[in-house]
Amino acid sequence: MSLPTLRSLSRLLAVPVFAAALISAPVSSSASPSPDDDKVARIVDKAPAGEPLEVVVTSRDADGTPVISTIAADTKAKARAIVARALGRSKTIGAEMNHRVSIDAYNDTHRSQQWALNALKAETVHSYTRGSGVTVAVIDTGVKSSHTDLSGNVLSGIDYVAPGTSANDESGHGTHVAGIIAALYNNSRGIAGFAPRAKILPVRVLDRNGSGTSANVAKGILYAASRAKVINLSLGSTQHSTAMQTAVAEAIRKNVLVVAAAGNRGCGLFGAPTEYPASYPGVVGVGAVSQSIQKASFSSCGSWVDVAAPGQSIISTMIQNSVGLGCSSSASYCTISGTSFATPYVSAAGALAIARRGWSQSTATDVSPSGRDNNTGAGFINPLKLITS
Ligand SMILES: [Ca+2]
Ligand SMILES: [Ca+2]
Repeated sequence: MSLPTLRSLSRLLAVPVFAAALISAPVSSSASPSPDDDKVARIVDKAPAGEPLEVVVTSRDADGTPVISTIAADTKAKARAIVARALGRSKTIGAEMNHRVSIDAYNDTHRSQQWALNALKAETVHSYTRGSGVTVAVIDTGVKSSHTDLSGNVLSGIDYVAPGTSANDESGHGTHVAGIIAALYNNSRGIAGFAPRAKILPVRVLDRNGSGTSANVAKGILYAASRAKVINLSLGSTQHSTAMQTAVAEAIRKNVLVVAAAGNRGCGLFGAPTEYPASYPGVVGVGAVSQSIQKASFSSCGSWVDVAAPGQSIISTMIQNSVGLGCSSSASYCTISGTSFATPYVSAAGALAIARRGWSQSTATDVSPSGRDNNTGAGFINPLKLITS
């Protein structure tokens, strides 16, 4: 259990940073007649990336009553001029860049273990959207719709493994994927999903051992293509399938975002074997990164890796008596690793983007080596930039 130690350490380390921010506040309130350029630049540089520049000036009117005004600037140079002018006035208490304020981290009991939500700035992203109105198909082992942290967020779906029955999960894999996307947030229980107002459409194509056929995956994709805006495929094969490729192309033709795991085969000397459906045209292939935002060792390397997302030590919803995932038999939540669990973070980001203004793949943050590479593709997903730029 080394992780909790690390976590409490980072919480302790955060305290002096906060204290420093408090200490620095009165400094800026003592308005000098000619503020130096460095101070002005420091204020303007705090403007959040990807958001409109707006200067907030706090001053006092003739009666001494505080007045707060906001002044938009289209360039940083103009923002600096506004700040300098404001700080030069004796009535000014302070000048700063407008920024988002959001609720504290969610109260879900395992929220502190969800490092991925910190790395993805979930609560800030959620001040824009939580994915309401978007359906994400989880083509997997089924989903436990009665899980207390998924209740109400799972549609009825379909079962291709045992046709005519509900898409219930006998493995645990699909339930874990579903929770990453749409577990209930801020309900004092378990975890928070990354698109917690999105709906999950469970499409069961894999059995209790996580195994299924290319034909059923293809049928599942076609079923989902007319019912969901995002299709999550935390599965793969090293064998090409015309059925899967055709179904994927049809989903993409219908403007559905198709997201698939890049594979857990590492890099090897010459790269990993090609993974399908991740490598089909138009599919977003997802690699996994660890908490240090470096490629996870197991994550496959290849030209089909488009982006990377958190995939190591990911806690999510689980079924009792799960199969082959290493979870305790009584667990309602379990921490596991794989590109299977990085994929739903990208699907959730896609759902948030679609709820807001539309998906685009160009906003990822590059991960070393510089530029696009076969380890992490365009880099680590940046949902805040995705939905605000
Ligand atoms: Ca929860
Ligand atoms: Ca790179």
